[in-house]
Parts: sequence; structure tokens; C-alpha cells
Amino acid sequence: MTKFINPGLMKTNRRNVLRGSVLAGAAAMTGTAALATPRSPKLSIANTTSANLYKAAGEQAKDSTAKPADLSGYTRVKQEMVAPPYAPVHEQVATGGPKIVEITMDTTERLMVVDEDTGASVWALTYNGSVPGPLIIVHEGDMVELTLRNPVDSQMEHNIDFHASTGALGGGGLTHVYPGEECVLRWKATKPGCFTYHCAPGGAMIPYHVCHGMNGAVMVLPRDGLKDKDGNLLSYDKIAYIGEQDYYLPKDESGEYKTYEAAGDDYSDSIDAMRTLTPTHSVFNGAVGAITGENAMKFAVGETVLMIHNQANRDSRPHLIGGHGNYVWETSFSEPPLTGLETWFVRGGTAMASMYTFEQPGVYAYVNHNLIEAALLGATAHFVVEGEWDNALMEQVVAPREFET
Ligand SMILES: [Cu+2]
Repeated sequence: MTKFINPGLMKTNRRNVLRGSVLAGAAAMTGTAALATPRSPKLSIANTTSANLYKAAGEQAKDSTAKPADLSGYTRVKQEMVAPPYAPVHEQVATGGPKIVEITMDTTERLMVVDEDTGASVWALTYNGSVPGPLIIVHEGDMVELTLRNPVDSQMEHNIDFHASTGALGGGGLTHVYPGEECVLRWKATKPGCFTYHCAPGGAMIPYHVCHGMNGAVMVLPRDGLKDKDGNLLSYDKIAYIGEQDYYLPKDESGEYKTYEAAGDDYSDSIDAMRTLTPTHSVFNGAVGAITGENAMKFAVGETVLMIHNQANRDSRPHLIGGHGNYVWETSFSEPPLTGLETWFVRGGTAMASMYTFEQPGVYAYVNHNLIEAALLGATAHFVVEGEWDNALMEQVVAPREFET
């Protein structure tokens, strides 16, 4: 008996035509075929790779005789997604039993200015229109139930791979949505920590989508909150959610950044640029200056910030200039945090968290301490902190003056 365990695997004529090896045949159809036919000839090569990968994942799930999940004992709640660098409303220590946390994300394709000074832009592929995608926060033992919608006017197919989840390519095999489609994926958060999520349509489309902004983070908190090595509760006042995005933006013969009419039109040029492994930009939250100057995050002396850093594609080494990583969870919340760090490490393909309590007012720069990336490629954020200066911690004993020779 054929059994479908997820709405994303529902058989429809349109899905079967578009998903499988008869993609070319679809071109003869009107309407739906035109909707999802790749704009660039090269897209179909990657789509074939994608189709094979996801066909396999789909077949596996289709033949399953798995029992329905027992959802008794769970309470359903909705989590409203908010744009970075902010976090959704959440509890640090869970109250009540496990929850099914319902979220909705749209795979929005939009033209974004990456650097106003140079005019560099990208047809960003996003979750909910932001780079990174919104931060999701649940507790260990909760379920995430995602409705993923691909708008009708999209050019491309999308899906989502949650590193926090277990099975089916992180959900990527069950969430492949074409323009005008939606699916629902439910997964259990069994491992506490910060995790990346990203689009992974298959083949070269994986780095193409990830390097066009299609990634974000999930934080799975322990039910009893974050703890130090002695088991004492560590709470925070605010979250700073930072997504570091490496872009590989094509240039023309005269060195100017190229522009394109629609999402996907830069595919061939992007593949060439990505092969250099040398990003043209490495920015926080989608664009140069997205969290600096007027857009800086604001804090007060005595406030504790939890900095969540997502990098889906490359390593990074965050440093808070003028502050520290008082507690740093580079890997999991199951392990005691590192303490008192000057610079910490983000493994490419992860999200991680660091915590700091501000002791002095002023402007702090949160940077990738590859300073070339911080200063020249864009990987800088500003935290503006108000409060009383503490001379016991630092004092300018003599202001700059000419010295006697
Ligand atoms: Cu995508």
C-alpha cells in the first residue's frame, strides 16, 4: 500500500511531472510548466541532480510503514517570526509540557542592495524576505511544525534542511516546494543547541541558494534554561541574532557589479564566482551596514546579550571589540560553556551562541576577527551601550598630547 507520511509528498499530476525525470516533457505543457521551467538552461542540469536526490528521499518515505506520531501531551502554540537581528517572543525556561510550535515561512525572492557605496546587489533567495531567515526558538522535546510556502511569483524551487532535525536530509527531502506550493513539516527537537537551517534543492543549487541568503538559525534551549558549568541558571536580557553571509557577486569586464532582471538570471555567473571560493562580501544580516550606525543594536550597562551567530557556509571567528565572550557555546547546550573568551569560533555550517554582560558604555563592534572581512567585506555590527563609565575598569590617564623631545 502506498502511504504518504507528509503533505509534501502528496501525489499530484503537477508534482509528478515537475519533480521527476520527465522535466523536459513538462516544457510542452502550458501554465504550470511555464511556472516552474528554469529561466537559465543550466538550471535544468542542477534540477536533474536535485530531482534524483529528492526522488530517492521521497521514495524512501513513500514506502514507509511507520506508525503515526503520538502527539498526545503536546500543546499547540504559534510562534510569530520576526526579522533579524531580533528574536521571537519566547520563554528561557520552559513552562508546562512539550509544545508543537507552529511557524510559517515564505520562500521569498527579492532584489537586495548589498552595498550602497558600490551598488552591489543580489536577487536574494530568502526565508520571509530577510537574510538570514528568522530565528526560531523552541525547547528540547518540543516539535517544530513548519508551513513552508513558495509564492506563486517565485522563479525557483526551494526547500529547507534543518540541522537540528533528524532524518530525510534534515527535512529537505520532504519540503521541496515549487512556486505556488506549500508543505508542512514537523520534527522533534531532540538536541539542545543552536543550529543552522538552509535551502538545499540539490547539486550546485545548494551553494547557490545558501550563498544567495537562504539560511537561518534555530535555537533549541534546554527546558530548564542555559546553565554554567556548576548548573547555575544563565539568563539574558536580549538576543542579537547575527547571520553572516558570504556573497560571490559577479562583476563585468570593467569591474562593476552586474545586475540582473530576475532571481536565477545570475546562475551561470554566480557558479563561476563561487568557484573562486573568494567572497566579494561577507556581511552581517544581508548587507554592509545592516547593523551599524543608525541600525546599531542598543543596550544598557548591566544588560546581558546572547549573541547568536549563524554561518551556513564558511568558518568565522567572532570577537566583541571592548568586551568578551563570558559564556560561549560553540557546539551544544549539552556541554558546559567555554568562559572568558576573547575570540570564538563558528564552524561553517553551524549556528552558535555567546553571552556577555556589558560593563562599560560606548560603541562595541562585533566583528569577524578576520579583520579583512570585517573592514573590507562588511562583517561588522555595532552595539551601542548606555550607562555610567567605570574608571576602575579603564581610564584615560593622559589624553593624547605631544611629548617633549
Ligand atoms: Cu532555495
